[in-house]
Amino acid sequence: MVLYPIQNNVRNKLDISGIWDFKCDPDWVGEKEGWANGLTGSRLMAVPGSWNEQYDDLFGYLDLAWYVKKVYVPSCWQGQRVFIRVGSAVYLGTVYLNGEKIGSHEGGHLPFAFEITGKIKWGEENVIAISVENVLKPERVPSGNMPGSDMSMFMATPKTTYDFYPFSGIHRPVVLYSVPQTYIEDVTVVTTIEPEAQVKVTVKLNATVDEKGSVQLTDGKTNVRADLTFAAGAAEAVLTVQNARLWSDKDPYLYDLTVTGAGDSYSLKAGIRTIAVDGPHIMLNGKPVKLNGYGRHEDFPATAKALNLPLIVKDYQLMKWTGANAYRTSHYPYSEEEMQVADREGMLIIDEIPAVSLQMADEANNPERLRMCLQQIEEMISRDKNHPAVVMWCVANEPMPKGFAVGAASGSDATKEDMNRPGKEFLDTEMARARELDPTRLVTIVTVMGGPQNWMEQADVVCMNRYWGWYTLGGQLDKAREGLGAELDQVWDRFHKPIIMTEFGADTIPGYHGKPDVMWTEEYQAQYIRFHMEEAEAREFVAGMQVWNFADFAAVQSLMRVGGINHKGIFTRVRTPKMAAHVLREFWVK
Ligand code: BDP
Repeated sequence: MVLYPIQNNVRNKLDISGIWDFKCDPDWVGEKEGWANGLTGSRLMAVPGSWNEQYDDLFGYLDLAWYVKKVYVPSCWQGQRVFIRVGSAVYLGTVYLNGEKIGSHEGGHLPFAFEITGKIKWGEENVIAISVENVLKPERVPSGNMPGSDMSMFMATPKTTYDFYPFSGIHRPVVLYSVPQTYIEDVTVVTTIEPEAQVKVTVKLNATVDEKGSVQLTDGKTNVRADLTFAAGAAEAVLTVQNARLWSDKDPYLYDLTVTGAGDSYSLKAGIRTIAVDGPHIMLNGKPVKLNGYGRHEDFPATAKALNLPLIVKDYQLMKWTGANAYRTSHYPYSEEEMQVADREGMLIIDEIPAVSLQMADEANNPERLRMCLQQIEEMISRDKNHPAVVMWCVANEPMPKGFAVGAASGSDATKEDMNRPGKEFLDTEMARARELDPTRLVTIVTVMGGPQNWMEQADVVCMNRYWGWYTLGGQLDKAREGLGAELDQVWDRFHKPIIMTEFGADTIPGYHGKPDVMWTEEYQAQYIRFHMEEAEAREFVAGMQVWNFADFAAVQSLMRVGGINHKGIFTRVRTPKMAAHVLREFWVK
């Protein structure tokens, strides 16, 4: 059901995004009053879009709202099964068809679909309503409105526990699609390259039937085909590819893979590659690779967190101009369309669930949060498992330990580690689940500066967010540089695993200059980036440098965020480069 919907000669797809009717429901009366049949006093709202950036008065609205649209379902789809699929609704989305509730999905940034076959009115318009609510709650992932949050000093309004604006609404396309009665429900592609390139394809039908089918891999020159024999709805085939051209960041070569079975057919792109760690290195196809690039956000004026195709193309151009070959989908899975671009353009992706800054000290809410995180891990992996670009699953960004103090330097202290055992259990459970679902990729968590180091024990790659020269030793770049170097060496000595600096950055107001280069100036950011890059280059075990952030992005309003913006971007929010972009080019464009 999570398979990306496609149009081919068997399947149909109708994108019903566009301008929808929209109405806020702060008193939660919509369901009782039948808003699912149509709205009175509505206003226009773009789908995909965040409602907060489309109207001034909705900027701070974080509650329940309704979207309604009338659509025909093409009569030629009769006889097939029809689904409605929402790419992302933040945070909880509920779908109604012709007034009837169809289903709900909790957790933003991941797709969900419901079957509507028997409920469609053929030959007339159907009323589709989607209610979305984004109330910030302590038990949600990510969390908000925490009583006495450790981070309250940082964050003013709204009360998130994390540092980006909690944009709300339907952020990705809404589509109707149809498939045959018996259909291909899931396809899993796993590739190996030794001793010869092989593509293992596992296929699952929606029914436990015995059927025949086939799988074909082609690039126009090479054609490899195998029969599929479905037993109780499952089949598997291994294709051996002679003289395979491997997928990599430098040569993102893709094959077309088509699976048929039980009268259905599904196609996707496949890249042949392996990913592993070996001592200090991350190994792509058996060779060391560095994951250099950024932490990012889906964020832009007016479109906010919505799918914005021209922006994806533009951002890829800019990332490549700086020489980047990697990024992390901080702090939630990005759109499926973007993951397809990553496959085609050769970006190495660390794919992250929305578990940002979970407060591990709030033990009462941890069981519910863990349930949600495990759901998000399952949904993310089932959505993205066939993208060669995705090389690592990240199951938490900066989980917050007990007794966390901003600016704390290192975190190896034993008492701290002991005190934070419940957090460790939470994170280990997540990592174990990700590995169980996908043993072919690397698994990690991203840790906060000053947090307990033993939280990183189970990670394949040590991912550290560090702010030497910003939150720690701000304005003292020489001392900060020493601190960074010492910490990197200490962490390597302890774990002997590749290290990626998944965040390091300095807020910089574009056009703000200074000599001496004081904090917030473009010169300061440029120097800050330079010393980090030099320290990393001197250490073989640093397997990637990912600057925080690719671009300035909308944050909550606070004393820390000028104009409600986090200004650590190498580019501005509208994508003009700051001085530091040229420093990165010096190191990455070689
Ligand atoms: C880290 C977070 C990131 C923030 C960044 C910052 O992972 O989301 O935006 O710091 O403070 O703590 O800029």
